[in-house]
Amino acid sequence: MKQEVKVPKASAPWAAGASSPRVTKVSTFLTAPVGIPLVVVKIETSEAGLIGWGCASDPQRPLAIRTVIDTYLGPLLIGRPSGDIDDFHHLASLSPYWRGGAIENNALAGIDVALWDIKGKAAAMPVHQLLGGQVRTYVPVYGHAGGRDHAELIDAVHRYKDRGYEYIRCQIEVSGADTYGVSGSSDDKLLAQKQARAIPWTPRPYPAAVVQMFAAVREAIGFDIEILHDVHERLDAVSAVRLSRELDEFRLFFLEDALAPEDSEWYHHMRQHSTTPQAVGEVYSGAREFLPLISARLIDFARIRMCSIGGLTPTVKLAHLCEAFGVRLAIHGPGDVSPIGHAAGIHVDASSRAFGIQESVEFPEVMCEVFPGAPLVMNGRHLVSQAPGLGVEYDERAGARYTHPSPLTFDSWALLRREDGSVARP
Ligand code: GCO
Ligand code: MG
Repeated sequence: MKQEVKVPKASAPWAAGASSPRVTKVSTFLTAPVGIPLVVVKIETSEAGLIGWGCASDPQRPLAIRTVIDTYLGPLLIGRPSGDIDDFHHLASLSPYWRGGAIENNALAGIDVALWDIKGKAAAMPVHQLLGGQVRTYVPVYGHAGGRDHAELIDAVHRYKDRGYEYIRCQIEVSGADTYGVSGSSDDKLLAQKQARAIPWTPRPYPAAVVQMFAAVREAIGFDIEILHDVHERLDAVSAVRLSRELDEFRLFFLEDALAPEDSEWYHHMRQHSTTPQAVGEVYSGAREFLPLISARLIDFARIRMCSIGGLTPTVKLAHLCEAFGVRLAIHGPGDVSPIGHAAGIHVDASSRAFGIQESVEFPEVMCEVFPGAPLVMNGRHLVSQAPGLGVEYDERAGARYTHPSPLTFDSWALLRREDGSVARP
């Protein structure tokens, strides 16, 4: 006798009826108000006027990210409830059989952040309220002081200090290494950056220059101000450990990207030789890359670039993990993250006990025109927006005035080589 096999029908939790407005349209916009290419995502819903804005910015691959959103993730989202963010996140991250990667995660981040914006607006609450509520009244940020020599750098440090900054990142120019500007990208600056990277990178003078720089900075400003530095993965592993140890006496708030992702196992050695706090993660392209470093307490600050790991959803999960392991957040916030992305970071900072520091930029007027509500720095701090959602909008008409530079404009990282002609890390 033929036996009847009962096949259970799988249906999404919302199939019986959506609990939140459905997504009706997903669009992407390219803009570059200060010359840096930014990708903005807009999500519209079945509720008139209820829309969300997301940031999917990566200055090197904006067009690829836009294609993933327009061609794959956007159509996948249409018709689904805007409120079931985690469900969509899971679905979207499994939708390509070969998962993850910076481009896919960036595209997903743009959508994810826009969905949180919608959720907040639908609830008439700022996003940090949805994350558990505010645990601090303001969010301190660090300033970026750079100089060609000690005098220029110390001058820049004083200017930040006078404007209320309590945390200052110090970078000095050495042959083949610029100061990793985050603020602007005028044609002049881009040219200078390209010229700097055309000079061969010789690792030898750099560590000594950094030690001398901090000796001069501490002598000039004492120990009241927190100081930071970004190595930008330039050193071989053992030189990075040695540099970190030599910097111990200057009591840095953190040393950033001392080791490249391919050398991250070396953090075990770093811990045994240096007490300088380590900040890592802006080049990681998935939340999982953080796990071994956080769970073994090998790093002190997780420098999450929200766009590259899939948005606010995985960032919040990592924030909880950081809290459990005593690691702090230092969310990546340079000029190549849009004000929408910055706002998303500040909502996490405002609601997380794991908060350490926020990287930020002072947005010029033109950015505030294109992104009404762009987070502003006052006295070295961000206030926490109380507007529903993220609190930042995108003015489509204003944004359209600033077209993207040609695709290879921001590819200058790959220009850097060592004296023997081999390619150097950025
Ligand atoms: C930082 C970073 C940036 C990156 C940039 C790459 O710490 O702010 O290192 O300046 O270099 O985001 O596009
Ligand atoms: Mg960095």
